[in-house]
Amino acid sequence: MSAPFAGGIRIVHGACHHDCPDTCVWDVHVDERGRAVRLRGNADHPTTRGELCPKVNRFLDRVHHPDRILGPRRRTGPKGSGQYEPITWDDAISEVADRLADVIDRRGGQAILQYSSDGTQGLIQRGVMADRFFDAVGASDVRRHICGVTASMGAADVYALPFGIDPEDLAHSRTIIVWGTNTRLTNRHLWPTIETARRRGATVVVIDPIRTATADAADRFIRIRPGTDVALVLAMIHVLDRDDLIDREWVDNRTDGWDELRASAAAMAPETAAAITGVDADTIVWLAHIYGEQRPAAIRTLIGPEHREHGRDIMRAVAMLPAVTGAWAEKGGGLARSTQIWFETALGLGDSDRPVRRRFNMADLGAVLTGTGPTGTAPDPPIEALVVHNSNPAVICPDQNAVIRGLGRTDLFCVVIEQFITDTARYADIVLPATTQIEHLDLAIAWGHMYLALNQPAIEPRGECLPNTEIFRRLAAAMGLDEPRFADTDEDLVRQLLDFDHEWLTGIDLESLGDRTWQRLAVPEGHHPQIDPPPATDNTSIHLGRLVYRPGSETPDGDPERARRLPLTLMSRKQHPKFLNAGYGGFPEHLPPGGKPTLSIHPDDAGTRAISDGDLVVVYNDRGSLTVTAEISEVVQPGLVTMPFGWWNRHTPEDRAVNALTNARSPDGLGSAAFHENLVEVRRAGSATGRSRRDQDSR
Ligand SMILES: Nc1nc2c(c(=O)[nH]1)N[C@H]1C(S)=C(S)[C@@H](COP(=O)(O)OP(=O)(O)OC[C@H]3O[C@@H](n4cnc5c(=O)[nH]c(N)nc54)[C@H](O)[C@@H]3O)O[C@H]1N2
Ligand SMILES: Nc1nc2c(c(=O)[nH]1)N[C@H]1C(S)=C(S)[C@@H](COP(=O)(O)OP(=O)(O)OC[C@H]3O[C@@H](n4cnc5c(=O)[nH]c(N)nc54)[C@H](O)[C@@H]3O)O[C@H]1N2
Ligand code: SF4
Ligand SMILES: [Mo]
Repeated sequence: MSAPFAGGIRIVHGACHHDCPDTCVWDVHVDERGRAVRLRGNADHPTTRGELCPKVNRFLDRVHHPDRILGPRRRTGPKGSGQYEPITWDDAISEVADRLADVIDRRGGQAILQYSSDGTQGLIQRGVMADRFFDAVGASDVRRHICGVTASMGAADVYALPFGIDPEDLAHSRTIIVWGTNTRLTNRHLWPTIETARRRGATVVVIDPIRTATADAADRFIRIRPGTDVALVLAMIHVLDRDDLIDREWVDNRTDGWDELRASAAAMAPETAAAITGVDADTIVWLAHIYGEQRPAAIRTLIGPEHREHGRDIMRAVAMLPAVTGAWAEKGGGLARSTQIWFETALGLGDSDRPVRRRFNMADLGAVLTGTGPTGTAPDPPIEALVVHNSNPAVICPDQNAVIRGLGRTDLFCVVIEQFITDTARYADIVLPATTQIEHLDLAIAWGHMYLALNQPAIEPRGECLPNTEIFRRLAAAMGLDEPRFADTDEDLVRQLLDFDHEWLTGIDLESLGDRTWQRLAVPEGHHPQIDPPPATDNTSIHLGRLVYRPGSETPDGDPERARRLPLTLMSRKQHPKFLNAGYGGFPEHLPPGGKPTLSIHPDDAGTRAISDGDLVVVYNDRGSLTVTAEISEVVQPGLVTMPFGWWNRHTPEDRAVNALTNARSPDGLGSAAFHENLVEVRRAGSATGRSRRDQDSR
């Protein structure tokens, strides 16, 4: 909706597209000549409260960035060189259409792979038209499970449909356990709600292997050994049971499997858990008591612990806690997790009559492209054409060396739809220029709150850029796909999405969103997740059951043999306030001070390796090696090193980033990646050891 404003300035409302729980609503100030001159957080939106974030405050600089690609490009140098010449849209579209048609003729549609993610989480530009196109050509697809699905499945093991409480209800909590999420960095617009609870007397506890910014701001930080949370939950239940803090009536009436869970917990005394988790027994007893007694008690979690081989177990375990204490019964009690399922339900996003296509795990891209396949066999037919949109797999995928070997295949035809020449676009044969969020229409859902928003285009597309939707319309036309659904406009697509019969959409349509920009899902008063309605399990009972701690296979507990050779655990998390995944890691103005990625290492581990703060070090394992600067820090615990995720490859001499070291192992086969379970060794650069050389040769 745009309203005239003093001095000929119009304000156009939109919503941030980033893969971030906050889905902020913004005001773009547009001058008389149609130029965006100012961007501000919307003051009326309940969670944006007038503020965006350090990543997006300067979003207009990204829109007008000199490196933005403003027209189609054809590669002129070798793959990876990033050398391109401008071409016309007509040439670009016909070249792509011809090449894809050739692949279809020779190998069938399955030899084309659509690779996309949440580069924009707007429902329209995320992939409605792209999906229509790839469905029609019968291309292979990816399981978009790299983020959130494992966590969701863990909670679904307990509740079937993993609805949590409205995060805004945390204002009513008296105990808040922030479990493996770094709220102040990754979900910053929730922090004021947590502070409100605190002003009213709440105790905030953070459970994390790393002393994060959120841990620093909490009342108590519990530093856990990575990946051992199941043991902590079991010991908490052990104490709750021993000290009569289980809500027996709740457990008897609303759950099944308590006897099995109780037996599992009986075997995990706090002292036993202390040896596994590194959390001392007194702290475990304190945690169980405050959680059981100081109520309402809420657990806040997003996805942090899911990026592990048994991440699903962790999320299942954490999701059981509110069921054994009956925490759900009080406002401000229960599990506060992703709200995406509310939107998926309201909009019927799971209901689909789309064709079933061959699918690969996103995280397996390296293996799929290099022909080794996720199970060690080459896919049949092999992938001969790759079309990437809304993603930067050369940076975000695990086992980066395999991904880049795949992208470098000279027999692979690769198209990347992007705003910039990212590390992935460097490998494209054709790059097609995409619009940014202020140049196109979209419908924005959220996973951190309950407000739907309409993103209105504020300016004309820059240069020759086109929305993803229009690019796929043109490709469809060039390939002779002329069904009416390829003619739907973006506005048609928004209307189609909103035209779903669900009570939570009552009073929400394109017109009302146009007037108000954002609207809360119309969830009726009295709707209480996991109580009324009851869980969607087969017998409407919450499923507890047997629970066991299993170490991941690339951990010191899981593979002591490997850990003798590679004794340090590497985690690679989101760390920088001006990064959003890999979206800004190539922009000097977004880099943290120092301008280079660092390895955080505990003083004890640095000491035994004669590493001083600021030294260049080589971090390596059997998948790769990287030269970075060491930062000696007690933010990490002994045995754990961390490197930030999101840097583009150019920042190391190896032209690689942290994912060169990470593990493509998929958590319980779900298709995400065990990004935080990697065994590595570190040595000072220049201090050659025969051992490291052998490791690298063995790749
Ligand atoms: N500034 C910024 N914000 C972002 C992003 C960004 O890149 N930058 N990315 C966005 C995206 S895509 C996502 S998915 C969200 C993710 O947001 P979060 O769910 O907060 O996820 P992470 O930051 O990956 O991890 C959160 C915490 O989990 C901890 N953790 C890891 N393993 C374990 C474990 O085994 N046990 C416990 N208890 N904790 C563990 C990590 O140390 C980390 O501090 O953030 C979004 N917001
Ligand atoms: N080591 C390690 N790896 C990780 C993680 C980690 O914590 N550690 N986190 C994982 C997680 S949680 C996630 S979600 C993934 C994120 O993986 P991705 O979704 O691939 O990452 P992004 O950087 O958010 O977005 C990719 C690209 O989308 C482009 N884009 C934005 N809007 C549009 C548009 O409208 N059209 C087109 N065509 N392109 C657009 C941006 O320019 C950007 O380059 O990374 C995962 N990888
Ligand atoms: S990235 Fe997240 S916090 Fe920043 S403006 Fe977008 S939605 Fe808000
Ligand atoms: Mo994510």
